[in-house]
Amino acid sequence: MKKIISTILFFKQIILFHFFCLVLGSNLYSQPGSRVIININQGWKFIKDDGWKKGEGWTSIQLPHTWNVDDVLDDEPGYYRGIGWYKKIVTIGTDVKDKDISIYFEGANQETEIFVNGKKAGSHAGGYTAFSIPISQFLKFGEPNELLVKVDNRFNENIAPLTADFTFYGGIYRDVYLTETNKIHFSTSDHASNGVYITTPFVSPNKADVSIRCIVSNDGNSTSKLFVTTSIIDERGKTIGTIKSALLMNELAEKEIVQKINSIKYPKLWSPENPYLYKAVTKLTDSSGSIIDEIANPIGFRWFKFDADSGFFLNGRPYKLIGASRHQDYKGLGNAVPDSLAIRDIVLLKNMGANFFRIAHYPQDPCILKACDSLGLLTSVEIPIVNEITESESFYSNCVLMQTEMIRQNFNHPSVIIWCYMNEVLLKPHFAEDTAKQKKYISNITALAQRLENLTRKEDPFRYTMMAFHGNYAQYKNAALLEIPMVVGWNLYSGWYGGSMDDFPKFLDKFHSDFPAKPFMVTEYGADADPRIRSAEPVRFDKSIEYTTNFHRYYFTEMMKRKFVSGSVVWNLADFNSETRTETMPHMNNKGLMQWDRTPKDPYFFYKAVLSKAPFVKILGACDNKFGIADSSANHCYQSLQVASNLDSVSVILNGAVQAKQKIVDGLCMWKLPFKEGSNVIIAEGKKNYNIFSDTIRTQFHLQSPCLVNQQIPFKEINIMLGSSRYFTDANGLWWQPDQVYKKGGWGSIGGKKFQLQNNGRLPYGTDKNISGTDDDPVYQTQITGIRQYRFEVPPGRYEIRFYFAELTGGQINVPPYNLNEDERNEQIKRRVFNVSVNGQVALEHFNIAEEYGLARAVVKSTTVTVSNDEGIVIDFTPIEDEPILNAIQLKKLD
Ligand code: GCB
Ligand code: CA
Repeated sequence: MKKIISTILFFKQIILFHFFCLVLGSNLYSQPGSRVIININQGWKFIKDDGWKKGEGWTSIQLPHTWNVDDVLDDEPGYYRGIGWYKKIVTIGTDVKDKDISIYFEGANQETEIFVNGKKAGSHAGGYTAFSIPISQFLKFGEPNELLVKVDNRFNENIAPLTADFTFYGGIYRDVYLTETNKIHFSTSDHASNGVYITTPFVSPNKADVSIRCIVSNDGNSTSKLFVTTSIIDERGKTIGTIKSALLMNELAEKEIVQKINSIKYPKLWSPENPYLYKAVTKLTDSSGSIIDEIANPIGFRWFKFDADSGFFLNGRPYKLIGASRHQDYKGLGNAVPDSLAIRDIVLLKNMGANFFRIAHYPQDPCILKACDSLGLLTSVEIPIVNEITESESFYSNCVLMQTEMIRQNFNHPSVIIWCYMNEVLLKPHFAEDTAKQKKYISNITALAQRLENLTRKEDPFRYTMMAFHGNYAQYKNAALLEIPMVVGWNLYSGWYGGSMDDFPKFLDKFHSDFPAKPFMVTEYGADADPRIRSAEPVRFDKSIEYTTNFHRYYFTEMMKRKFVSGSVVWNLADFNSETRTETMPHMNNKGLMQWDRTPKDPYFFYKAVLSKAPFVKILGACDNKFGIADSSANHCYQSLQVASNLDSVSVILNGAVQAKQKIVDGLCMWKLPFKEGSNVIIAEGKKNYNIFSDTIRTQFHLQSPCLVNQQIPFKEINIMLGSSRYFTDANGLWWQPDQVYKKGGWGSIGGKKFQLQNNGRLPYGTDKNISGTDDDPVYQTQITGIRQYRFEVPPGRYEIRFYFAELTGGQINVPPYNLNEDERNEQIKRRVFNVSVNGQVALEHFNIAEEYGLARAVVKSTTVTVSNDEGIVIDFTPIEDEPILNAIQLKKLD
């Protein structure tokens, strides 16, 4: 942006209109009068630190921006955590030289220094809260000014988060504004709040009281007699209450005034069903009546309480809080997401039927809470103390600073009901080897928690406080952490990381009986769901969508049975990047109800079915491009079909044949249906009030004969993963099926056993290592070790065979913090050497995979073979040293 602020003033109306419509979706908060806020996202230059040192390589960018979009996805462990520089030239007209100008960052990760014309103007620590830096004194009016911003996302032991299961993308990843005010204005320096704090100390259906606390600053050197007027305006623009107070502002002073507008009659209440927003417009005027500054804030009249026995109440009615958490990143963008996409997440959450949004594990873009206010989602917000702390006063005071910023910046949002400040802080308590040190460490955590609790209650006595703990109940109890917050949050994963699903209701019952006076909610639960993986027999940690849909249905139903559970929050609304993760989708946590690009997965529709009111029927994805083995000699294959709906019952028509109607139980119903080769048309439909709601899909079904020489279904291709029981769709859309032990007349492996990780306790089979050189990791993550033979009984013809290998054993095993089941270790590297021959012809000789390709690297070898008689294809694996392996195999008929 090269234009001057005088031009900005000229365009003020247009820009304000544009900006507020764009960001807020309404002009409810627009700040007319004499304050000018201008977005300066455009026209920046960026360079990483090494380029900066050499003085070359600036690139043109616009904000929001992160430098980690690509390197968090590659096969190199780690991502750039260092310094980045941003530069922009702005020219500001001489006509505003008597104004106060500051630069406002919605967020930059994680340490930021701002230089104006070569002089340091200010700095900020912490990656998730806004900050505002006054810059007037460094500006040359009427001339070009250089804004230079240094951002550093290196590990800093004094800034939370230290570790976490998400990526600490660096950069100025949210919007940036210049703010221009008169010398006298509502404070811009109270932790980047807007200087006006609104509370509603009393609300009932009959009347409401409003209290407005304003901080006014005078940065000029004259004394003025002023007035502060606050008006409360309803959605139709009608003023329903006003108060005017006189104020004498001395030079270079700051003053606080409190105004009260009591007894507003019959306020329209704010609720998720009807998120009615009033606005409070607070004006600063001089004795002639001219507006000096003006701030608008939302007001939602509501009251709420948590009760340990009967849960949460809003406006006097019981309310089960149900929702999800969200991370702020998005496919292809990292955390540098435009407001429009961020707001869309809130819309998707609302459309699913949620009424709650846990804003974990850090405060998010300001547009998020604005969207929650206007769409009607209750929220909790928290600062990023995750997993652990540093025992230093610097760390503690940064936490205090973040908590203060979070509360003051978000104080006026009616959607916020809880301030939260620690997540699973005892996940891996330091000093496991030294009891005395560990005791001290834990008592430091408890002291920090108490300090943040006290601060929060003082800052905001009208809301609740909360901490989220992981399932190690005894640990938090012994640390006396359960007593501190007003609401306890439990992050529970039994039936996922460990244990079985029925430990979940047992945990809820136990906690309630031990702490009958403590309100609590389930702040996290969820399971991985790799949309490419399907299973007919889902098991824990197979990453199949089927397992995860069951998991959600079970947890949700158990939680709903218990009044004393105030609510539950799914982890997570959408898949998100967590660079240190490996598993089937390296670098991703795929517990999302939606994919990274927000394509919904089956569990999203389960929630929609149990929560939302607008009637719908949805055929779940179990029948995208599908594959199945024909039932004995028949020319069809029976497979499950699941439907989600909020109707009472649904019927299904497959290829014109009407199937039995099913009752919807807990949002879902299921059929076993005969699919045929080629196109299959499925219609699911149900009725409500004489209206029909339906969903239709057409799916390509690939029927595999159990006998490959079957003439009815000509053999084309088969893709088999060894050592696994799941189905997988790869990046090319190929459908992979699990192996079988060789069956006469068919195909399969002979000898060997499924590869199984030792001491892992979670994976049903295979490894969770990132396989380098592929995006189709699951094809390589399982294997049969000690395989002797593979056979395909195929008709005569020419065939291509592709062998898929990856060495899964050996090397350094790094264990990310969320994995409590395993320890870091160094495994011995296997030296395996073997030959592979096809119908007696050598295909691979002295194959030594670890030596030739290293560990966990995708290797594909192919060969062709001509089958001229009935013998089919016989592949022999002959060991020379240690056991031969095979991860996957593909057979294709060429002609
Ligand atoms: C948790 C953490 C969250 C993780 C999640 C998981 O308990 O609070 O940050 O992402 O578990 O998926 O493991
Ligand atoms: Ca924004």
